[in-house]
Amino acid sequence: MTDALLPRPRREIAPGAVHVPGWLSRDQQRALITACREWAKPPAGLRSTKLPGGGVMSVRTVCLGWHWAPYRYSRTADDNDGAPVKPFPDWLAELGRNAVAEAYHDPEQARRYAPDIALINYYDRNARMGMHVDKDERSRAPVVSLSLGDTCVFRFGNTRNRNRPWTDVELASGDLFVFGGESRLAYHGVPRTLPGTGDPELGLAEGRLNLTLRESGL
Ligand code: MD3
Ligand code: FE
Repeated sequence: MTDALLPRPRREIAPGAVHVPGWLSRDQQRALITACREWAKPPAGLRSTKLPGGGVMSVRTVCLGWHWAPYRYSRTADDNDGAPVKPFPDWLAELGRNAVAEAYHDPEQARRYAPDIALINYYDRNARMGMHVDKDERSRAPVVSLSLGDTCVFRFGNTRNRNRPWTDVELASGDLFVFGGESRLAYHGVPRTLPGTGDPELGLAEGRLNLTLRESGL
């Protein structure tokens, strides 16, 4: 019942960056977690992403529609097992359109939104994501982010560099965040998660899942 004691209002963090806490129902969260479990299986399943500099990302990722490896998209999981990437389901595109409609109150923009990429990141208790810009998509349509499991600290920066000013926001299970307009090319990252904050009854015993839906423009 923390929800009632600590209300988390809907907020526009920056132009085009809209946080809608508690957008997904518990049943929707459960269904998405179940789906992620299936998508994580091979072929083209969950993998650690190697960076060209020799590092390895601490999140593990599975992609739908198009496979992302630094710094391009392809139709096969080239840095994994080489298998064709799993399809991006129609129901997920519909969820993305509903998310854009909810965030922007703009049915016309929502109707046009046609996401064809999902990146699903799994964070264990030690995983983080450094400040970066998502610019490998040709389309500048909004990115839809859905959070499941443990709460995280999400850091939304500026469009000039990876440093301050930034705004830290807690993203909890079921939260929606939409990044469009001026915010689409802003630096952002996840400095930490808050282990033990998720509800195991939703089907994720530990860690955090984040789904981002994007338009490739490819
Ligand atoms: C702002 N994921 O997958 S979601 C990513 O929680 C990524 O796993 C983080 O950054 C995560 O690239 C943050 C929020 C997010 C996603 C994409 C954005 C914010 C964004 C693209 C443009 C601007
Ligand atoms: Fe990102």
